[in-house]
Amino acid sequence: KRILLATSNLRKAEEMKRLLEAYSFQVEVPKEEIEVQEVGSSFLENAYIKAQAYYERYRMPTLADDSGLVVYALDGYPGVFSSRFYDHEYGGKEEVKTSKDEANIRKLLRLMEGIKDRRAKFVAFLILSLGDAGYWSKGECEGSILEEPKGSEGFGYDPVFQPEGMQKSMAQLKSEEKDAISHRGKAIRNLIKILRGGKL
Ligand code: ITT
Repeated sequence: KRILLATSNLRKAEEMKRLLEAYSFQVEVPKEEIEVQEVGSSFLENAYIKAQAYYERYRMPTLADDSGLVVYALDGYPGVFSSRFYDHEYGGKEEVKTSKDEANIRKLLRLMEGIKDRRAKFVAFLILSLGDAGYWSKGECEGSILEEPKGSEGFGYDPVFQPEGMQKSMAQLKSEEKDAISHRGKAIRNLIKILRGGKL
C-alpha cells in the first residue's frame, strides 16, 4: 500500500500523510518537486494534471489533492485560484509582505469588507492515479469567513474560516479536530471507502 503524494505544499502533505497513515498506507513524498502548470478550470482537472505529472516521473500509485476556498458572495472566488489569489486580477493584486498566505487573507478580508453574506466552503478533489486508470473523490466543509484572523494551526485560509456549527476558526482546531471535519479529511475517507469496496 505505497502511495506517493503529488504535492509541493508541505503542510498539505503533512495532513494527507496523517490521514492516510491512519489507514495503514505507506506514504512517500517526492524527492524532487515537479514544476506543474495548473491550467485546468476545475479542481478535478488540476488534480488530474498533478497526479499524472508525478506518476510519469515516479511510476508508482500517486495521490494529488487540488483544493481551495469557495466564497459564495465572491462568485466562487478564490476557488481554483486559492493558492495565488493575492496575484490574481480578480479584485486587484495584493502585495506580499510576509507570506503568501498572509497576502491571500488580507485580500480576501478586503474584498469581504461590508459584505453580509459570509458563507463559504473548502473543497478538495483527490485523484489517485495508477497511470492508465485511477480513482477520484471529493470532500467539502461548509462555513463562513471571519472578520479577523484567529489561531495559528493549519495553513492557508484556516485563520479566517469558521466551520459551520463551531465558534472557533479552523486554525484554532487541533489537527485531529480539523481532520474530522475538513474537506481533505472527508475526501480521503471517501477515497478509502471506494478502495475498500464500499466499506469504511
Ligand atoms: P500543490 O498544488 O503542490 O499541491 P498548492 O498549495 O498550490 O500545492 P492547490 O493548488 O490545491 O495547492 O491550492 C490550494 C490552496 O487552497 C492552498 O494553497 C490554500 O491557500 C487553500 N487551501 C486548501 N486547503 C486548505 C486548508 O485545509 N486550509 C486552508 N487553506 C486551504
